[in-house]
Amino acid sequence: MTNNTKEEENQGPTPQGNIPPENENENEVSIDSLARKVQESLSLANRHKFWETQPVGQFKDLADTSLSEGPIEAPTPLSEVKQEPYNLPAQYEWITCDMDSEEMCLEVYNLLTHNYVEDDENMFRFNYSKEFLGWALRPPGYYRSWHIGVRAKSSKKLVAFITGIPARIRVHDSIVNMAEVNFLCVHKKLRSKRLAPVMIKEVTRRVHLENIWQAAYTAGVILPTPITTCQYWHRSLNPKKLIDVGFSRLGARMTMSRTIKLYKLPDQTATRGFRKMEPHDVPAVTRLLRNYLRQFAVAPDFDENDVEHWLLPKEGVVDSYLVESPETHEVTDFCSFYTLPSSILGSQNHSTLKAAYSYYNVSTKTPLVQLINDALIMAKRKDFDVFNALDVMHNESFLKELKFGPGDGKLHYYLYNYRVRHVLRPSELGLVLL
Ligand code: MYA
Repeated sequence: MTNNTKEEENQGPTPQGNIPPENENENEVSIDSLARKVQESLSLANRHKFWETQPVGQFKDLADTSLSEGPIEAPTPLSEVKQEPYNLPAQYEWITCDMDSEEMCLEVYNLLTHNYVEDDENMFRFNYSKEFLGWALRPPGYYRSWHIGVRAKSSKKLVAFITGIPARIRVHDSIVNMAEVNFLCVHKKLRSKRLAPVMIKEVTRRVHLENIWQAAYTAGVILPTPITTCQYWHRSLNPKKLIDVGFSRLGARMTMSRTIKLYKLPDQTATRGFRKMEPHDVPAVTRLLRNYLRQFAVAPDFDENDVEHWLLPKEGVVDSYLVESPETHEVTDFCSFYTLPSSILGSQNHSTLKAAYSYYNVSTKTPLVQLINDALIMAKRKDFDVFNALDVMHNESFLKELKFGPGDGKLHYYLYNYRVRHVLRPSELGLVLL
């Protein structure tokens, strides 16, 4: 998931941009802060009754440098994987969700729209569109059996959901077949009944049945143990609405009209040869992206089919642009963002916040700041209210300069059954999950 965050209080972006951070390491996950987490977890025995039983890095092992990188547990023979689903409380039953079906898609959409991730103050809730869900859950080689629902037997109502999709993810030099697990959701009325661990065990079982033993996932909560912790940054495109609905606040000594002026963008993009990505660009974009992602400790291993699926523009779902040199016709730069609105829970005037999320960007010739500024211009033209970006990859190099402000929540990245040598800085991460 993508965590739902809004602009942090009193920390609007600096009008001048370019101001160096007071502490260069402010976004690093320090050993000290993790050690503190270890202490907390040890002092509260059984803090993670479920997660302590799982093959994931445990807090107590964080300082142990003798543990090697790689799988925590070896695969078991397929014949030993449990053949029947886990037990649910008697009133509920498992279903496999057919995301090709309009009705099923709508049921999932309705569950998530009313019960999925909210920000800390419950002002906004993710509102993934049906089209987005269809895209996110059906990449090349997807397994229908990994789209798992729970229904109430009597009413037939969908009350819980969890999904996996297959992905090849490189961790340092190893390419690992993984499941990306996302959209874990339990209906609000069924919370805190330990249904989530059953959902997670069931998706694990179905992933194992396909002979896959590792997974990647993100969450807004701290679990044992993050491979990195990232922060969201927000760039206002429609500051008046963002302030009206409580997403951001008017900065100190700022008026509404000064704020609107501060965030104003040109109508036209600046980069010569900047255009929308088209189907014939897939091979060039794949080359550009593969070459770029090599430098990160953890990143997807995209082939042309993946790029076609994940990065070819899809109306209202994903937007991608590239720079083609007018002289050589070489594709030198690339940027993309996906569309994820949030429902606004308490406003009289507005029901939806239209948010774009920075996805994969590559700059080789166009300075990244200029490339992303062009992406902001396109997002503004498409009527987005805000443009969000994590501090992953090289994003830190444009955030302050382009007037992004820090968000109020963190996003933790995890691997299941795979230990990494040490905790990563966000800038060492080349993976964006939806
Ligand atoms: S992250 C998005 C998660 N969804 C939401 O935040 C939506 C709103 N919230 C809810 O629907 C519920 O609160 C959920 C928990 C369903 C989140 N990831 O049933 P419970 C642990 C992992 O009583 P509920 C996303 O989708 C919690 O620490 N574990 O709690 C990625 C505790 O365990 P322990 C979580 O609140 C999901 C236990 O669940 C999360 O009713 C990746 C409590 O269960 C969380 N986000 O339901 C899943 N939240 O006692 C892991 C709570 O040990 C995939 N918990 O602390 C792992 C890989 C599997 C595949 C492996 C293949 C090899």
